[in-house]
Amino acid sequence: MRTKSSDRSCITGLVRRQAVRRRFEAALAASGALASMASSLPLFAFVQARPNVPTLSGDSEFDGERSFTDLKRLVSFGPRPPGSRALEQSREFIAGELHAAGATVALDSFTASTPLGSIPMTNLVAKIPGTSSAVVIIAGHYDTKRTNFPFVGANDGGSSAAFLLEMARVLARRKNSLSYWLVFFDGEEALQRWSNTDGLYGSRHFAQELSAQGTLNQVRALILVDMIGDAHLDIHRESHSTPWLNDIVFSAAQRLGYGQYFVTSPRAIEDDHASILELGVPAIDILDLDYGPFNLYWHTRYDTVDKCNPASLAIVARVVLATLAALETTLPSRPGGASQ
Ligand code: 1BN
Ligand code: ZN
Repeated sequence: MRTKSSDRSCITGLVRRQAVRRRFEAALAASGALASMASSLPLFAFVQARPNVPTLSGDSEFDGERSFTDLKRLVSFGPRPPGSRALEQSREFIAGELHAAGATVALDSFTASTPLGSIPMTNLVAKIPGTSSAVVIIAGHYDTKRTNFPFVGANDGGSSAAFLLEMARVLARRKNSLSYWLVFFDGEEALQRWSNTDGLYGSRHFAQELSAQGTLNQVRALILVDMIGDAHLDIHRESHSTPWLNDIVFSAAQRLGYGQYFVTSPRAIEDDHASILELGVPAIDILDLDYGPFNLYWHTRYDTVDKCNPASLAIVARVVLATLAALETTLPSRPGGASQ
């Protein structure tokens, strides 16, 4: 699937968008000064007026503020590319929080062959057993993109890891029929340029291990989250994802009144779910790749805590928890195995 021509045209489109984004980035960099000038008013007004900033009402088991505190803690370690001391510190923090939540934590360490040479990488896998051996994986990445400018990845890398931590606390303190694995992937980002071999290092290694260890037939579905802390939440239906999982997630969002944040127009994105889909396991990518005006916060120095929102994390969590409730009633009694 990773070599399809539709994927390549998607990447070409992205390259073009990146060029546009670089021009707007330059404009935004100047916008502090320009804000006071009449000539900048249209751009400034657009930046100020972007819609879809969620607010929360009602209670939920998932504490968006606690998750946001975790996000800030991860960002405090600084840029977190694979092999860095900051990523090691993130890993120690994540493992400590998972232990405190009562999950069993395994480290899946390996050496990745990258365009920059061999780099040590480590996925973290937290297991929360249920009454059934059927497993649902909830996953995201915790590395940030290696850049030659300051990049702390508050949303891209920070939000997925912070989301998984609070989700682990929720799942560990209740009784579940399904067994849950919370997987924090290392090396999601390309080290140099996104390609079939540069990027998704952690999930590709995890998929290999899953096949080799004979545990694949326990795994019934994977729910991937990525960049879900964006203060302006726009999650599109990712079109490589398994249709029945997309249906459950998007109808849960509608039912909960979050239809404006989960828009059904499709986007095709290659992400860590691709590695798991290749094994025949149903998988979905819940991803917001509309980050900032013209997506200009994505992979730039502007991906900072102030662009994120605890309510976005909590809304995605409510939709994921409603999805799990649906899976809890159907998956444990269904025959297992991949290609479902
Ligand atoms: C998501 C966040 N991705 C990287 N950071 C995956 C991706 C790769 C999305 C290429 C679009 C294009
Ligand atoms: Zn990224």
